Amino acid sequence: LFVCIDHVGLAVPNLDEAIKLHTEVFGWRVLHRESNEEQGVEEAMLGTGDQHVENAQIQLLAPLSENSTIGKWLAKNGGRGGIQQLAYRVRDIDAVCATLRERGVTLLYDEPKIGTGGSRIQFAHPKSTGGVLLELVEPAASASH
Ligand code: V0V
Repeated sequence: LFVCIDHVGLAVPNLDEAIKLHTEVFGWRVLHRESNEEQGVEEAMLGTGDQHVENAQIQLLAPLSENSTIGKWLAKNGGRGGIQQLAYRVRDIDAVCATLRERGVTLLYDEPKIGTGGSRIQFAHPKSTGGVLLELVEPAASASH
């Protein structure tokens, strides 16, 4: 069903501070940055940048507003960051969503939405996944992986 772990999403109160920590202290590289108004996030994807190795990335997610998903998550978490989601990569998101629905998993959207780098994304509600917000990612056809 799933190809690999695509990324782990960390909610962060401040994107620039988080990037500083994860690059200068932890040694990751910023591979990509974008804002996604629909999802209410400003985000950065971090990794080794080594195209020859299949690496899951770290996604830093900062809220665009207090009312956004990440804004609410941070408020509930006392303003501190933490792991907000686990994302699995898929080849055919429509087929995987149909299979998961058949198996009783609650998906958030009727149809996939647009995620990082033009990917197609869907989420499974934590109540039907054992408490973890699961994201499904079908990378854009132009993506390097
Ligand atoms: C809430 N809950 C979580 C959770 N968020 N459990 C695990 N992980 C999370 N991230 C639990 C919470 O503890 C409650 O459990 C229950 O779900 C309802 O919580 P709530 O605070 O009322 O939260 P809701 O219902 O307002 O929102 C939860 C959902 C929301 C999952 C519906 O986070 C959502 O729409 N997420 C999908 C979109 C998203 O995450 N976008 C930002 C990333 P109890 O207390 O009832 O037991 S954007 C992104 O990833 C992009 C662009 C990308 O990757 O490409």
